[in-house]
Amino acid sequence: MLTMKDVVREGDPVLRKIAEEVSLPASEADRKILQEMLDFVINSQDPEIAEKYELRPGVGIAAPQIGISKRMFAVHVTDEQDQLYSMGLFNPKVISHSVEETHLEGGEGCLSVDRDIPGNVPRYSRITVKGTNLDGEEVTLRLRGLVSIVFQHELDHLNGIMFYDRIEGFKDKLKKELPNKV
Ligand code: LHY
Ligand code: NI
Repeated sequence: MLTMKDVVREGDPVLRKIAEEVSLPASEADRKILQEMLDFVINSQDPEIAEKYELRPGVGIAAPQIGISKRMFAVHVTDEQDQLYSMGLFNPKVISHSVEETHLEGGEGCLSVDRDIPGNVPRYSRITVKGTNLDGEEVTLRLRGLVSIVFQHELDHLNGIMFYDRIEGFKDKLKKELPNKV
């Protein structure tokens, strides 16, 4: 079972790599890892299991976050209409998106980031994603609202992008505060 010990934190170069496509049909090993990632997210939302194993509650996790540079992620998140999106996806791809943008009120967080970073993270309001699920089926999802934002956050991990990269002025602020780090 995956726990927070398996989650790599910012500073690890794997979080900055472009992840590799998963060769399909997915191997038994890749399917097992993705299922474990999905179980991790589900477990993290169960108060008793989360407390027992010290899991930080989350709605999604991408493979680079457990040190595996492959294009796959798992989400377990409910939208504003109470519809649950609980799935693992191989080789997810945004095939279209709205021009309109949105952001989560209160900003975003990340299981790989152990600090609070305030600021609006601009995201597309609506996206259409294609990918292959754990049953090997090709799926097309039209997403909006929170679910769309979570998918975009996880997709970014597959491209080496952290949520704070998208916060306006964040790098300039960091340069002022930590001139030797940026
Ligand atoms: N997980 C975050 C989590 O709390 C994802 C997330 C997305 C948080 C959008 C807030 C807004 O479940 C991850 O960091 N996964 O990468
Ligand atoms: Ni994250």
